[in-house]
Amino acid sequence: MPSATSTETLAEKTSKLSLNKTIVKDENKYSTVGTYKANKFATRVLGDDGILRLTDEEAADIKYPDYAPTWDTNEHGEPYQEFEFHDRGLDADPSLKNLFPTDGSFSKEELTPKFGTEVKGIQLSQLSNSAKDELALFVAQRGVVVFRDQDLAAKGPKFNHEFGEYFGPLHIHPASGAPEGYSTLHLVYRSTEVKPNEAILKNHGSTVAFHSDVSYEKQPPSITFLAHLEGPTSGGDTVFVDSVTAYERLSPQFQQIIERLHAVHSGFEQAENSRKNGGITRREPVANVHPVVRTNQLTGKKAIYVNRQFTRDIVDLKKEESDAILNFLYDHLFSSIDLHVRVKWEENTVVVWDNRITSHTALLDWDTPLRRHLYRLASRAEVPYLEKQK
Ligand SMILES: O=C(O)CCC(=O)C(=O)O
Ligand SMILES: [Fe+2]
Repeated sequence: MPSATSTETLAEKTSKLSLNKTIVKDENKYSTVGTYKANKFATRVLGDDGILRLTDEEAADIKYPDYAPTWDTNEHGEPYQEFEFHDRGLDADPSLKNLFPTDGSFSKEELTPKFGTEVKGIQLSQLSNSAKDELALFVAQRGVVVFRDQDLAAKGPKFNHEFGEYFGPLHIHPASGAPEGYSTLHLVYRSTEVKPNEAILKNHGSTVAFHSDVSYEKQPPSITFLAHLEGPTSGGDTVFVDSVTAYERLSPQFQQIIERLHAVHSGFEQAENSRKNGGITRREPVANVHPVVRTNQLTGKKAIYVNRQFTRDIVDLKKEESDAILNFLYDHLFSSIDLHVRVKWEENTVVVWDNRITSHTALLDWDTPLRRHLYRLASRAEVPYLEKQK
């Protein structure tokens, strides 16, 4: 537990962070929407109803029109209130017999010994509730599971919304595109008109951007589904990192040090970017302090819980100390390719991960005019915690 002094520091640093990140005033919120022509989303237009949609030209050959991204500028949600999360994995039969039938009608292959499994012959859309409970447990055990040949996308947004809600209330992304009427489906969309990596590679040597999704929320997601709709046949893979093994590889002495630390995760910059680009903000941005090491309630295992995209500062430390430790952890997590699994997408692939114990990055390594389009369902989960030593 933090001492009295470090608790004080934590409060000070959190309030300093809010002060520094004063948000654009309400009346300016959407002032750039109408003029948003020459940027990376040049392919969208604002309708009279306040909804940003793809231009007819951009949408003309989209493979899954029901999942075309829209941004509703009328949508302003209340801040998330804390709720009690019940992890479906706690109800799972540990034999996993409902998920993996004994008739041998499926195949299951480990992608690496400790992390990642690829499954064929199981249809997620058909799972019983008992099988879904076991899926939550299995995903916590394996970190990331790749399901091939799925029909979830074909079932449409409503079915997917209901499917995802089984695992917990779905997270609504504050800024991303969503199928019209289904803001619980977060869309990943790269237009055919824009070279996917041009803007990034202008200033960076790589498109790698590891993160744990929306870790700035008070209750970030646990089980997360990312389903392929359309994309290049070569390129656009997604890489996942095993944050449990990354923790277990550290020396016991260093584990003890980082177990006493807490870090600020901030969604302010993402919200500012969305506003700057004429996008939307469905809720006011938040920052939250989470433990640097967190326990997964389904396995009892600990994982390193920091990422370059959203983690800003270890609140218990001075700036230089915080930078040194965070940079060490980022290097350890994101440069150790023996902690990684790289998923190549195919038509109808759905990847499921436990967002509490893994970070991921898309690779924007293709530069031909090809659309990349996926949707995500992510259940909000418990407030991250580190179980005290018994
Ligand atoms: O596109 C991908 O492969 C991952 C997308 C992603 O990480 C995100 O939208 O948060
Ligand atoms: Fe992500």
